[in-house]
Amino acid sequence: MDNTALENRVFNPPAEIAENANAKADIYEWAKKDRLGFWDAHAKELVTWFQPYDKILDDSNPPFYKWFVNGKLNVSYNCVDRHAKSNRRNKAAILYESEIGKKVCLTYGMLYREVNKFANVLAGLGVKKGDRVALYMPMIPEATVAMLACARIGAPHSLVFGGFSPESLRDRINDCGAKVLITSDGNFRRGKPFPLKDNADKAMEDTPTIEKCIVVKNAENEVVMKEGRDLWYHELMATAANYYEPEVMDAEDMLFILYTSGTTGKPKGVVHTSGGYLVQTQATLKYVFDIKEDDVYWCTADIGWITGHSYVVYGPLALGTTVFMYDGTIDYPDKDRMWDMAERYGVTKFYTAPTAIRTWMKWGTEYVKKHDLSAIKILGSVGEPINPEAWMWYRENIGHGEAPIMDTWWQTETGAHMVTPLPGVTPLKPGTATVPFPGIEVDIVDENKNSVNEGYLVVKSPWPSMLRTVYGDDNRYIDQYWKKFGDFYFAGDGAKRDEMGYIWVTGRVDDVLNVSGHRLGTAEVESALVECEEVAEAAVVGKKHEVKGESVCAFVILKDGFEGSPELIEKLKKHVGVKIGPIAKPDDIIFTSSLPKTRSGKIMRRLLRDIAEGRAIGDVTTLADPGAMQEIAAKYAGKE
Ligand code: 6R9
Repeated sequence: MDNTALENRVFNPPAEIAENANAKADIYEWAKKDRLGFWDAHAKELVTWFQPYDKILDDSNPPFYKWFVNGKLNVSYNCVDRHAKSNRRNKAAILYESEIGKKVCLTYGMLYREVNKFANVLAGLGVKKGDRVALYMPMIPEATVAMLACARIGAPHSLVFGGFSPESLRDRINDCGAKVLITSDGNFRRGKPFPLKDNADKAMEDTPTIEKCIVVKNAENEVVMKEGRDLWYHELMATAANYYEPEVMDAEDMLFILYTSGTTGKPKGVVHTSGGYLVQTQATLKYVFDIKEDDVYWCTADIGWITGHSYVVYGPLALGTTVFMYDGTIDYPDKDRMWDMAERYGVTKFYTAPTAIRTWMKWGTEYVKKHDLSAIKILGSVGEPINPEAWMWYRENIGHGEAPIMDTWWQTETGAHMVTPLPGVTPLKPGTATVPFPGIEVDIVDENKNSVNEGYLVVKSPWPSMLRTVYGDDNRYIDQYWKKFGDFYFAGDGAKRDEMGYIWVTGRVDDVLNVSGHRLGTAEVESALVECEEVAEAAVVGKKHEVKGESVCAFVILKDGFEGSPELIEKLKKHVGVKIGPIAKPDDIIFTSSLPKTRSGKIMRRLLRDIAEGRAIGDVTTLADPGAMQEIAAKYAGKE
């Protein structure tokens, strides 16, 4: 990513896409001239309001911005009712395939019915507007049904990624005080059932607010159902009534909470509301993936992440798109699984993460070549910077040498795309997310807020799908995002600008790692490590990794009386996996007797990263003990 000046391959939009694209070149000018008017027009075009809003943006109390003030709507109504009542009634909303080959098709009419029934189930269990509902589910249609049913009642959902540990689930449930947990018996991973319900049971040993747990039968693995608390989804649905009147929600009522890693050990509950979120997820999807009526759209993200929320569930369903969903590993039964499905379902738009692209690259093109991917028109990338090699491979092999790649930069906090090309308009360069979406004002600034060509990525004005706060902690919201630059939103990423004005996101500038596109706080991993009786102190850094982008590398000081050994390394890795989840497991653990610290006691992770990535060690003059680095470097070298 240091070669921005060297990257001069430019790919213009294919004529066929440019001619018929939803977004024409003048869209930028329009949004520039009248930013609020641009969002106003899309709010009117893309959302069915029960009551119109009387103001587009209320910025009287920054950073607590309000969009589409006093507008009333229901997000589930927008995602199902309006399609079920139109000629999309028998159009496929969800096409689903499980790892072991189970197939489900839900039309908009069927999805509408399921959502209504499940809303009645939840209401029957006492869930009311404002109550929180936790979801710990695989990528199955019932997860989408459950999310939309929550939205119908006005009960904010909080999804916890199925790969997270019982402890992570417990902490997230307790932070938001969820009343109901929805989970499933399990799901298949490489042909074996993964026991989600067992994990949920462990979490629920210490979640006082949970009254009921609803279990979807999926993998048919054995589970223990606790009398009075646990209920089967299919039994509840069998007797549920067919219609639930959608709750009339304010544009600023909470739609969901989604936890994400920050710079401290405790994950933040990012709060998203209804109106602005529904406007921007749809507008971006419509233009960035150029959504058309006959598309078969596949975003490979898990619904437990923001990409799943915005671009598997809310954005595409609100637009009435056919969404393909797969629950399983990408190489089961063989390494061509994804391309086999893309061919069979005739996927036209495909959205995935660089880490997956690099994995396919490593496997070689023979698996791709077995399949006809000619239906694919547009490709997308999200989650981390995409290296130009992976970009070219993606275009050549998945995009048959011509499909434009939408490298979309955004975050859990931004709710929807922020920096991204448009397929019929923007000339592309491999490795850059290019320019801000129309109506979004992004800049790169230095410490003093001056616009520069290399520095911090900021958003200069509020946008409709922005987070509204950190759940239960307004101060953390202010501290984290608004303290550094006042009225500019601080994204936590660094960026460069090239001679075309394109933005190259270079990665996090804070203590957040990006492992396979998943955010992980160094502090989270460190606190898991120091929980082990042998560990006195730990410092965690991200180390460049060919496939994962970054891998976790931990430097550990043991307590007196303990000695480093391969067994202890295994034990510590396992503990982190159990405590946070397998994605957080360190690849490297190095025992050392000291860590590089400033005189004020702050660990200089930058220097540890230099060691882990084999660079000359940077400036050590601010260290309390400059000699410490030599020992650590020697220990690291000894490991290899
Ligand atoms: C949507 C999502 C956000 C962080 C973000 C940045 C990195 C995401 C990127 C990208 C470069 C892209 N990131 N997309 N970096 N180019 N196209 O991933 O949300 O999980 O909250 O992660 O991911 O570092 O700050 P989230």
